[in-house]
Amino acid sequence: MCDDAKKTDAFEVPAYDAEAIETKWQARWEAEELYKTDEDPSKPKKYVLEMFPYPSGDLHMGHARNYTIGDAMARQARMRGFDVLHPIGFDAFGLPAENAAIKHNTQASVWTHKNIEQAVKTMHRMGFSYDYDRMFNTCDPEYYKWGQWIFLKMWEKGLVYRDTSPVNWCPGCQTVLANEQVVDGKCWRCGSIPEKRPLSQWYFKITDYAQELLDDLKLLEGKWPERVRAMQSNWIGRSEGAEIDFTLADVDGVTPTDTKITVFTTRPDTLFGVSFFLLPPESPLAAELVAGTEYEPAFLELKAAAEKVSSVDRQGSEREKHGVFTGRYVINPVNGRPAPIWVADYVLMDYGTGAVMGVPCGDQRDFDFAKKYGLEIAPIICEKDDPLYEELKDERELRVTSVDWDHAMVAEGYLVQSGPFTGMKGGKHSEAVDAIIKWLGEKGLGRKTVQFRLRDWLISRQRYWGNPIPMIHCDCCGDVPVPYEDLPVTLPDNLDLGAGDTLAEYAPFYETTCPKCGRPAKRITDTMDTFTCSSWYYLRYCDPHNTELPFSKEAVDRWMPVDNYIGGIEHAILHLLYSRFFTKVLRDLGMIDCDEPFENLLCQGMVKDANGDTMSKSKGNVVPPSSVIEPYGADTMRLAILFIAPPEKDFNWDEEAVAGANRFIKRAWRVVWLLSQGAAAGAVDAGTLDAAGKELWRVTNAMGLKCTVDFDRCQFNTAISAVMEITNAASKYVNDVPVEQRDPTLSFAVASAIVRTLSPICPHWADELWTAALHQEGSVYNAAWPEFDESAAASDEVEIAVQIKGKVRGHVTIAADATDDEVAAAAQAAVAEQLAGKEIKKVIVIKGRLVNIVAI
Ligand code: ANZ
Ligand code: ZN
Repeated sequence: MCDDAKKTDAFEVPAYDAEAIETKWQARWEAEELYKTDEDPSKPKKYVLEMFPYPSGDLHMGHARNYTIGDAMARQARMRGFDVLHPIGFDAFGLPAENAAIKHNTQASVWTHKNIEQAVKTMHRMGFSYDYDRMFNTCDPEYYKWGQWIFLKMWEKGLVYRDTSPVNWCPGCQTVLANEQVVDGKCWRCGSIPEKRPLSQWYFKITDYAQELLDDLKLLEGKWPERVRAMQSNWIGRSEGAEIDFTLADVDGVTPTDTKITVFTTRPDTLFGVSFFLLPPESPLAAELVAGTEYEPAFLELKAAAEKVSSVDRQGSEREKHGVFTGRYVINPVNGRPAPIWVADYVLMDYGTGAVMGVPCGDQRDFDFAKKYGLEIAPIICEKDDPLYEELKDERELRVTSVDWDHAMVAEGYLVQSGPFTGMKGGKHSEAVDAIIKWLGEKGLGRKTVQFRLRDWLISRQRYWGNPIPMIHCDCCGDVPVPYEDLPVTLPDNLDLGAGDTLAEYAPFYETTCPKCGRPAKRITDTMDTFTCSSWYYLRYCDPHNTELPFSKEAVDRWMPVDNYIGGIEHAILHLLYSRFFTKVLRDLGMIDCDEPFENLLCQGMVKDANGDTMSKSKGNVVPPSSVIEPYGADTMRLAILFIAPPEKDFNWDEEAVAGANRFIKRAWRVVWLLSQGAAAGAVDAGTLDAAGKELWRVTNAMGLKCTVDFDRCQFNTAISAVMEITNAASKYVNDVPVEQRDPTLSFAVASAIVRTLSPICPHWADELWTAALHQEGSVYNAAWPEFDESAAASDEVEIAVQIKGKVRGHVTIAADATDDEVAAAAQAAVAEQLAGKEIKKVIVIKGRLVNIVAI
């Protein structure tokens, strides 16, 4: 080894001390307010938002992943010239805080703030670029005041109402739940099976927006995960069909009464095949019909049993159906036939009209029910190749009233025994459907309708730790809104929760006077579902200190919609649907212009333990972020999180991958330091580079371009791989080429590219190298994302394999843009020796890859 090379080795690369570097830069960023939101209207904006956390304790790996993804996006966007809004706050109301307070005999706010403090510490330690000036908690009166204000605006618009109907009461949480919060028949929070209880509750009229919430899912195509859009669409559940009026028959079973019972059906074409009529167990009409009759005991038994089963389960196609006869009949409007009225547990009170025409021939559930209870199965729709079709195709009267099928005819078919509609094609959206609806309409017996599965949002909760509903009940005036100037209705913070105090029993809170008539009145003691607080927090971030309004129009016009929203798939319906609803309501109130709040949605995958199990406290397999930050540093942790898998995929926590990320960070650290020797900023003149320099420059540009594209697609793992390739090429360069033979501008450009492309992921590491090794001023955050050059990325020469009769005999390096003839000639020259004395029959050139010479 020559002396010069030894001198190179003698250069001492400073040790990579993650802890020291990270704490130093975190302090500096904070002192310089580096992440304060820019407000330069001449620049394009980017609003990057991670779903804000519930402060239940310290952050876990799921949070760390969520925020690391958002942070990398926000930092890169800023370097690419955007004004970036990247805020954070806390979804701070909710039951866990209240339950913890009860258990430990403290205040919910104390528990909450302690957790927030810890979480914020960890966020700082992770180096997230949040604008902490904009931080708020939903339990701050300055925030929830505006939630109450929005409630009152919605009340004025007729979007809030109170109703007494059976609701989902969770015995675990001791409060009611919204439909969206009953997931697979269980409470989303505690897993208890909710009971139906008739209670007076407050609702937001989300159903007014059902059609728009469905239609606008189209705007999100390609921007939201397909499955999230599908889940929302199913949840909204639009069905086109008809309402048809049946007449209740008198006790004799034939004489029509004045009572009409209306059904909702998606298959009016099957009207001639109605074999029975169904009411749900909760139906007051059913109770009335059986009252005092021999049928009443069985009815009451069925009703009691049905109350114990969730509505999702009751509708399950696999579940055995239960029913009882009421002793009464309805008259089919289309042919005057009486149909027995049964009560069945698979019929729900709150869908459609709460009454069903039973057509076992066309509906599998009705079919199962008819089989079980020996009811008619009248064939009114057949496939053409069915012998029954031949027999009945011209039959208009209902002659055959029972068939021995083993399942219903759910496919499309042709109507038989169906009066004037016989012979028409039947099925959902068929000509028969249209014809029958028209016919019913003319006779005033039915009409076309649209049904939604979506129900109004039940927002009242019988719990303390939430935003108080700003209403007062007066015995004379009814429900009266709290005047705007009296907002906020403040939550008292001196309740003795441990002793069982509740708002409903706390006189200093509820005793008040009526704003209308001045008489003594009672404040509503329910609080709002915490999902109301999370439905508009992203708007408040645009203007968090506003004391006049929830936010100014100007501020939301600048920042909305959120460009990149990142969070877990568990919110596919709940939070995302409610936020879409709030956005549309606030738009209609003239407060914002956008129709949809979240332009792009990324649902990050889960972080599981090394065996692929979900991390949970009870299983004891939680890997806390501190267990990685302490030994390796935040940058290694951030790199590992983004490198292990693409953001939307689940991954198993992998110690080896973390160690690997740490090895890479150190290697890149070393390579940048070595490149920095004798490096000089300036334009690289590719023409003057030697072969080694040219190759490094080509790899840097090619991989830099790839890294940029992958960043734009949020494919951080492959973006990192691209930087690794630059680092490998640079490492080879510094090993092979002695310092004094290196090109100073090339060395600088490559080192600077590595530092800048990795800086959104490893920001502390990057700032240290940027200033100490590359002698730049200030943080890389203020530097521009590097530009890469397409033409410099292209390889100007390619290596081509030369085959003789299919066997590789040599290689030739040739200009990438050489013509086929030039390539053929070069190939022949390369293997001239082997061709000596042979006759060349044919030369096949496969562009850029190989040449095959057929010679004998
Ligand atoms: C007669 C019929 C015949 C039906 C047939 C289907 C097939 P979707 O598509 O989900 O909207 N239905 C109506 N109200 C109901 C309730 N409250 N509880 C349980 N089931 C109810 O479902 C609409 C169909 O579900 C309706 O169309 C009705 O059964 C049933 F060959 O009416 B159909
Ligand atoms: Zn009053």
